[in-house]
Amino acid sequence: MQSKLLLLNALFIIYLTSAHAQAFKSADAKDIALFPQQNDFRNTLNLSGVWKFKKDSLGIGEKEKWFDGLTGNRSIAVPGSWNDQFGDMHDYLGLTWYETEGYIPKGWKGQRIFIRIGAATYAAKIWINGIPLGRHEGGQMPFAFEISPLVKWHANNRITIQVENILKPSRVPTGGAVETSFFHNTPATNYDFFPYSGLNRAVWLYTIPAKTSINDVVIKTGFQGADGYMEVKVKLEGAVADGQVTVSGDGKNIKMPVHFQAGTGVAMVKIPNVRLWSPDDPFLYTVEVNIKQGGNTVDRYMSETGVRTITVTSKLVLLNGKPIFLKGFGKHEDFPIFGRGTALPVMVMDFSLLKWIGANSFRTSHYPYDEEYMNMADREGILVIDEIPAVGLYFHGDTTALKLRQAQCKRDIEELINRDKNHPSVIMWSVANEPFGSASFQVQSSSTPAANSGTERGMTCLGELIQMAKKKDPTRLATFVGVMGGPQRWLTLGDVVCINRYWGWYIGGGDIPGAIKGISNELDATYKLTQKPIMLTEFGADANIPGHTEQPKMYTEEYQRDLIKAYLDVADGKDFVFGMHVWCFADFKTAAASMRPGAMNYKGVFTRDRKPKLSAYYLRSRWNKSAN
Ligand code: GCB
Repeated sequence: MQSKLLLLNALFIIYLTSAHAQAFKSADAKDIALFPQQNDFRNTLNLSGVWKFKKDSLGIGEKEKWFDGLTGNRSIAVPGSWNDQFGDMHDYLGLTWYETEGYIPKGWKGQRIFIRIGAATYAAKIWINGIPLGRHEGGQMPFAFEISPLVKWHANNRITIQVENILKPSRVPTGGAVETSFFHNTPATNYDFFPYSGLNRAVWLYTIPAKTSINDVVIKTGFQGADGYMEVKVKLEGAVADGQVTVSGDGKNIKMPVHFQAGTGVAMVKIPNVRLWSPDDPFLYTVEVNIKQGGNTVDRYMSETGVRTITVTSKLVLLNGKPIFLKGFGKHEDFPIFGRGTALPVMVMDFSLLKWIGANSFRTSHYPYDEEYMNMADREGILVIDEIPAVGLYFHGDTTALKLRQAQCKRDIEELINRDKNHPSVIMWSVANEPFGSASFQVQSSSTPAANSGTERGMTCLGELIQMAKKKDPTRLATFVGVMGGPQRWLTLGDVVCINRYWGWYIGGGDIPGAIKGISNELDATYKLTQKPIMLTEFGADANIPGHTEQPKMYTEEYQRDLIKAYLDVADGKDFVFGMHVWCFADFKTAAASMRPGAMNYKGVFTRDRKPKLSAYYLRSRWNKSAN
């Protein structure tokens, strides 16, 4: 009898736990396919501002029902990382709670209402008016949930978001991993940037029409001779409807009907005398989709996109059929006080500095950036290598964590391509930065059983991710970024080879002639192996010694400039090198570590507050023809 009671009790507890767990829906990647938009049929409300905030270091918030109202709170800016906003929370990565309240405009009645969080780093749970809504993992991607049934009219609505950024080997990016012997940082990141945490991007409320709405618009472009074309695929939710696609710009206004079958319709739009998108002429057409029922328009979505192609030969990357050389940087979203929080004036300044220096591209190292970056890159004609947050991956050791990381990488790819698919600036997906096959640089290329199994697993996992990106988006290139000393075979997996190299810095520090030899030989050997175009996605040197010196020693601005020059000269002599990205655009915050004075990486050619170093002037003289 007693054991029966115990069993019933256990079943009841399992039932309760699963009922509670089910209460939080997992975010669906399809809900971020279209950025919220204000027009006659859709509404938006940006909830950026000062929110209530509370640290939950004991993990008692859920038990104490903090979602019913956050007492004893303090104020926090959203967007913005919490780490630099408070003196006592810099290294805190545990549970926190955010809350805001507000009325839903009464004109929104009858529409479907959603909440969209631009980025909650790393994991979030949401409650609306104290009722569990949804959860999401992955710190740099947006997620959205419908909140219509939970909304109160003519009253305040309380939005509560629990966020934590605990570093775990099962997460992406990866932290707290005992298998990796080469990182001893505080906090224990498996990567070289500070784990800025919290609601780092804007939170929106938005509506879509209740009956029939546009769910997705996927635009693929190309051209033949003087004719451009756009394949505009529209996905609908709700009742059957007819649609029209209008492509306008450059004196054209081309209308095409769309007929739907099972919720999907495609318009093939031909654009005579097309104006192609390129860094020299980043021309954007407007693509307007209108959905009609019984002659009346019931939904509309507008996108701006450019017509361009990106292809590859055994030596070159071609934009619109012509060779393109990528000049630019790996970057970070990083600024004092904002942390990794969206800082629009900094973003605008960065684009103007990219132009000033004569760069034509950057990589979103090491995670997707705010969507405003992508819009700006489209308008400014800056090419983007769009990277998922897969940094610090490793393939040896514990397979449970490895499987979880791989699943997270797949979710990231799904979400990122859903989000960024229509940006002409995005030419390539990067599915990882510097994954490791084994525990140390020395073992990487050796043939010990541990190194072999890590290399094999890496081959499979990275191969899967690259193929997934290519399948989801056959119109762009896909690759990963390889680490110095990493398994060579992995480099054959992508459409192109991207490698980070630190000859003259981490290897042979101070020796520029040695660096020239090292990088030159390595480039030749890598090309021989892969027969694919190669890009250096990182090379550089820290420069943080104040003042100038006639002795270009490590850490001086002179050494940084001379090393960068040496690499660029080597690349000029290799016809299979299609790009050179200096690491890094600006100095940035890292975890505390022995080679990071003041927890800073000083490889920026601009300081953290965007002052040019010697190498910035040097690059401008080399890259920006109009500056000479
Ligand atoms: C790398 C990493 C980058 C680091 C850089 C460095 O290879 O990709 O995240 O910041 O080296 O400066 O060590």
